[in-house]
Amino acid sequence: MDEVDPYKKPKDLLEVSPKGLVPGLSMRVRLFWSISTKSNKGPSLLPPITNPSAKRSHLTTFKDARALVRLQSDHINRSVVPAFYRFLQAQDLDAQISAGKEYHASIETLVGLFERMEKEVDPAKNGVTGEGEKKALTSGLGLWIDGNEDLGWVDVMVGPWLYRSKNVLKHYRGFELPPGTKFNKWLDRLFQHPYFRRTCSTDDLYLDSYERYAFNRPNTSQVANAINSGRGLP
Ligand SMILES: N[C@@H](CCC(=O)N[C@@H](CS)C(=O)NCC(=O)O)C(=O)O
Repeated sequence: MDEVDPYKKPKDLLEVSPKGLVPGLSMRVRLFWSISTKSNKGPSLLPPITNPSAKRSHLTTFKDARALVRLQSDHINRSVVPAFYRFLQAQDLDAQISAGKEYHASIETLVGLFERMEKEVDPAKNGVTGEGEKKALTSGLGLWIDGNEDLGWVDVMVGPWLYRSKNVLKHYRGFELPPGTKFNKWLDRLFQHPYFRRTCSTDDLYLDSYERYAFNRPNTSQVANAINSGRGLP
């Protein structure tokens, strides 16, 4: 894996990612794979559409679980992440206050979506008793469920922004994440998860990388320009 600065837009990055956004994937090798050897055995971040051991009557519940995760995912893409950048790029105090409230509210909405899903996939409510089936049903909530050890899709999607809220937004905007015992326990599990930890940089590196956004200096960032012009994120 090569490291690049996406703000310098080096030519070899633009070759694989035309907007110069990371991550970019370059397939330098041609892969030949027999369909008969194609397997999908790795862990999935999404709840299974069905579970081999599920009773027929539970199939809808499994599909619903996946749909609820997609709803959360859409909320992160459309509300949480853009609100993060609007807040960080806002320069005058009034704009910072309203963007901060908007970001705060987007996180509370996400927590509301977790709580809704937790109720809807409740194994007891759905008559699910088998251990494997129970685990599969709640797997979409990832580490939100105390006792689940595997990261879920939403943990992976929102974790980096919540982590940046604790260092970048705290530093540049004095931001505090919403309180809540369950929310905080989830954040602890997420931020201490070994896979999550392996993706983290030092706080200094985060502060340095996001300084360009915090002062909204003219720069080459596609993300910053999209926010400044009110467009959706690239
Ligand atoms: N939806 C995008 C998200 C990627 C993205 O926004 N990456 C940021 C990570 S720092 C980036 O490359 N920014 C550089 C820029 O804003 O020009 C994708 O995966 O293609």
